[in-house]
Amino acid sequence: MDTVKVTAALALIVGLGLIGAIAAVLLTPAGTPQAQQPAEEPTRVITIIATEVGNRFLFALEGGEPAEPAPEIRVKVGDIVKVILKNMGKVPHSFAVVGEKRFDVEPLFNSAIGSVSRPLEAGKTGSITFKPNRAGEYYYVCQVPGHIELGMWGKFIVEEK
Ligand SMILES: [Cu+2]
Repeated sequence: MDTVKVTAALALIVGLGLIGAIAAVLLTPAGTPQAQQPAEEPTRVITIIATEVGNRFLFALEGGEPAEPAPEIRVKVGDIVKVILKNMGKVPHSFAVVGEKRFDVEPLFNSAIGSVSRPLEAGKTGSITFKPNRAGEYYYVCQVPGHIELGMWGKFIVEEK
């Protein structure tokens, strides 16, 4: 093989390599979705069941009995609380920590799973991770109108660190 042919062959290889690299960059989809990773790992994980018993609508902690009021939940300021809500009932329910036992108040600490107008459908599981940053005695409720009155509320207590 003479020098001209070798040089031509090398040029061809380098050229094809460059074209390949450019194509790889161009063909990579922009903004490939990445799984959303929580910034911090939860320090408390609380699993709550929403259900109906007779004509009452109730919460239970996983492994416990549904009750009215729902079992008291205690966390500490600074905890990274993950609440998992399993709707095992036949109607939509939701979860929110609120200052007053009312369906029409803003949830505290960005704690809502579902909302007044878009609750968690029957059979679905939802979760929320939030940081209670103010000690106090609050409530957790289902914000579907009428459900607090049917039993869906419990105390949610945030203790000082
Ligand atoms: Cu409900």
